[in-house]
Amino acid sequence: MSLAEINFDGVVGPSHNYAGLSLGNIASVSHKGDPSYPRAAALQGVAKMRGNLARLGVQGFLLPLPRPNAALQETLALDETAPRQLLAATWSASSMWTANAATVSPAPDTKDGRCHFTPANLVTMLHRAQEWPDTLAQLSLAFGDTDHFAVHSAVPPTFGDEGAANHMRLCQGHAAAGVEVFVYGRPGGKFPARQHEQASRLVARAHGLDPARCVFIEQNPAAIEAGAFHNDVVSVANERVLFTHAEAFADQQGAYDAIRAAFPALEVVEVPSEAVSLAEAIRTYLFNAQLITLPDGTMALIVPEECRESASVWAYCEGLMASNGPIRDVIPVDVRQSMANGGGPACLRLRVVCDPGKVDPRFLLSEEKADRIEEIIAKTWPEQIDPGDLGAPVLAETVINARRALLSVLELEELG
Ligand code: SUG
Repeated sequence: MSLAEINFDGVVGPSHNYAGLSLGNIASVSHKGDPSYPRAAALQGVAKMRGNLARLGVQGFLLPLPRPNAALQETLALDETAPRQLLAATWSASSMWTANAATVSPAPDTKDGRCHFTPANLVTMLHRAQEWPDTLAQLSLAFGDTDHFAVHSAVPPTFGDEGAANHMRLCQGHAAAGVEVFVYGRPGGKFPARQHEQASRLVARAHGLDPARCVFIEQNPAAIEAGAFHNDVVSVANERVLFTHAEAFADQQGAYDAIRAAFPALEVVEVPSEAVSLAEAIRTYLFNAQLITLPDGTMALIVPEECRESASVWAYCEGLMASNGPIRDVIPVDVRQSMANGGGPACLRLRVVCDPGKVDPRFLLSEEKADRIEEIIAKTWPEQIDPGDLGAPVLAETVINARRALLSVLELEELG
């Protein structure tokens, strides 16, 4: 069996909008009320996927979830007196950020030798908490081969679980046994700590991980207060490399020591605060990058365009490229529509290490399939949505039909 790392990107849904729903997510709050451009957003996402398909030879995707969510609208008893934010929640396209779809433990790490998934319950935010049952259904279809995959139910409330955004895996190569690092937040600060320690520990047990190869570390409360609502806003790992801001963890040196105790080959690339301040790292999403291993064995960092526009961040990136370190290339991509809601290149993908031949092929991208997806998006995705438009029956019909057209062209109508 040949294991590969596959990035499953979320296709940006036709209801993509800026309603400012995520407290503690600076981009989401500061873009509240702006017009959004769902068609441009979705095309930016496909362009990113195409780039990685060319670089890595394999790329997957997950489909937008059904919005507006009629069942949730009914549960919320929405009428004209209900707060507008509740209506907006039922229209959210937030499932595009598939780093929050699930936590994934690849087969080499688990007791039964299967690749395990736990959909994230995302209980901290209403607009995200509605995702997991549909995500579970989609994962069960894409990874339905139960000889190779196990898809669990979500962690029960009240333990908040945000999935892969608070999870990192260190290994000598993707197919080798890894050490899984779970990063949780301590509640009590100005903003919600979305990932609870007990949720992380539950996922590790459910996935059958070896306790000696699991590390649980605390996010820096100051980073959460500065807007790092997920750990993947301030650090990212790939194979033996941890690329991190110096203020990511509550006890930075203690975190490195704990990881190194379980994974002695750890190579830390730490960005000092003097080079890039925490605020600038969060503004530009330098760490919300895809750190990938290219076919020649070197690593590249796929960063948002915003990084190239920041003097301090780009100076750091140029230094990285000129160095002899493990990261040799930094590649900016335009995902501005997602960025304005707090989602960078890494938020938009879920990494799954598995045999591509075992995945339902309908969820794997080819150039030809990317053409078809782009065609549907160009034809059916709304060009612009103003938050005031949410709730309009005509827009609801457009959004529902657009998603259906995409499911139909991909022969995935069963996702409903
Ligand atoms: O959960 N934004 C998402 C962004 C998720 C980013 N994911 C990772 N870091 N992995 C969130 O805060 C904004 C929605 C709105 O305001 O309409 C939103 O949900």
